[in-house]
Amino acid sequence: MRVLKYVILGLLNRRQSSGYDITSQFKEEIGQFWSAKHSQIYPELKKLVEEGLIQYETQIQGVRLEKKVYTITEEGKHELYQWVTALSPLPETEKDTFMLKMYFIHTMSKKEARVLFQDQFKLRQHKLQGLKSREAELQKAFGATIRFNHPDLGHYLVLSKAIAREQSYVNWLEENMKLFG
Ligand code: FER
Repeated sequence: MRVLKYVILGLLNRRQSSGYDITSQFKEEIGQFWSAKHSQIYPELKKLVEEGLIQYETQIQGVRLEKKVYTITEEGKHELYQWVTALSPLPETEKDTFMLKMYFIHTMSKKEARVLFQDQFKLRQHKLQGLKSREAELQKAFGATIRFNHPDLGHYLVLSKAIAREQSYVNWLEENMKLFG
């Protein structure tokens, strides 16, 4: 499935953007929870134009600079809608090399296992702190309660899910640390 296609349609459905704007939004927000190569954005934009799902207008910037500003077409909106409302299957199991190593824990000493466990604890805690401060920033922006029609609701949902997941990971590490004590 061409997921990047829907990422681009979703972003353009919010606002018209240049390829550069799409790439930065992809890197700064979506790339945080969805891994994909953004090197494919420009070829995908070209394909979407050919398919009539998006269109562009060339804007002049300064003396010699031109940029293409993309907008979504009605057909594009329809395809985005079809995709976004279709049910999602369970995702493939996450590739967590640390867990794979834990599966083979008897290959190492208790002390070595403790080093890996403590390192993972530090990394996950750091990640959790980062997510929590991002959430705090977002909460400041939307005030007291976030409702269905708030433009940040999607960002908030993805972020709060990531926090719940990392918190549970940290708790699990903490609870099992005693096995290596
Ligand atoms: C964000 C920072 C992190 C964000 C999502 C995440 C949607 C999610 C990270 C993860 O799932 O690990 O700003 O915005």
